[in-house]
Amino acid sequence: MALQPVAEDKFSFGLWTVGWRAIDPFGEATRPPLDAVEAVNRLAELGAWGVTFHDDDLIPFGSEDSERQRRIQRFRAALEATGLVVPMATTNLFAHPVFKDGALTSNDREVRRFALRKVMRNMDLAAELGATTYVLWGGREGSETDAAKDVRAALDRYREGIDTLAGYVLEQGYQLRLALEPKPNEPRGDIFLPTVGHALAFISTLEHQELVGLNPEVGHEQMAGLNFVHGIGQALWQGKLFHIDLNGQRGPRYDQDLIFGHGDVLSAFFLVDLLEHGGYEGPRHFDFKPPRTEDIDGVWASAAANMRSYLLLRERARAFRADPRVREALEASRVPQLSVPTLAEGETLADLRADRSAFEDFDPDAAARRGYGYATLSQLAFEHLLGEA
Ligand SMILES: [Mn+2]
Repeated sequence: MALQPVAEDKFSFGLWTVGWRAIDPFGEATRPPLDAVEAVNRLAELGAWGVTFHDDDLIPFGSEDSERQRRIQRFRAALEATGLVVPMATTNLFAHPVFKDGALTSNDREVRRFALRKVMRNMDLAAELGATTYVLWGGREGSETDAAKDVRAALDRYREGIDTLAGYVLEQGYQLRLALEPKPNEPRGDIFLPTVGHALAFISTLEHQELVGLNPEVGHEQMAGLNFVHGIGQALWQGKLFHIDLNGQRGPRYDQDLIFGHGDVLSAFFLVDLLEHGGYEGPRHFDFKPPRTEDIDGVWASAAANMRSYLLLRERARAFRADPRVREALEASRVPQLSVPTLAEGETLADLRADRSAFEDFDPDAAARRGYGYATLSQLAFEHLLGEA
């Protein structure tokens, strides 16, 4: 069993994940600050391939230029020493009170202009460090009252913001693509672009839509009661799965950011199956929070657990796909038939209307009697997941 992570697995972690001090709305920090260099060193030891960051994770908000340079140099030296890469970066547009009404969609135009500059400055650093994806999570883009926002105006400003940032990437010649991260709520009562579907529809209105895709997070879709595997399926189908945030969640409640697999484990199994067989080649990025109960040893245990969960699920998914009984069950369920176009090649509407077997001679009652065999197929997946097959 190859359960030791290697670079080819493309496992990456945000500095804010292992560095989370476990401050929640009801309690103080339970852990001391974690130095970025220490995070890089430990992640590399555990077998991670990449590290990601918000601007403020690396350089505290409002730092002097000399302090900024010092911190970037230390970080860069740690990357060079360990071989860890920076595949993605993002901007903190939610922590400082200036963003309390949002950033790209704040009602205050000066705040919106400041937000654009803050993103552009960190895009420069992202490009310098070799990142190819720039994530935008609009955590504060939203409202608590519908009196506060003209949603159509907010979406105009959101679109203007993303178009402006994509224009900046093109002007600078950066190899960056933008990835929007949907979330339904928290910290705002309601957040704009709440789901994968909303975000995909929004992207279709953008000036540089080829540069903009998605960074969906497991827990965010599940908070909305949605099927994450279906959301990822559609994002892949539309060529928009630029990046992914893996973690765990137990249904519609606050954003838990559990270890990957520690929420809906069946969904995690089918997700890994889809990522491994569906043509996704990007990072497997973990956006989790080490539980608040853990000391620093528990932080590293939880980081390792994310990667091990993924590798276990990948192994189970591969065994599922290779099992001749599964192939037989897929056939019996007519799963491969769904890939056959409904009209024959070159068939016209007139041909379809003339085809008596499609309607006049079709026996709907006979077709209705045919079972689909999904109980058998689903149980085979379940048993492979448990290692029982
Ligand atoms: Mn989350």
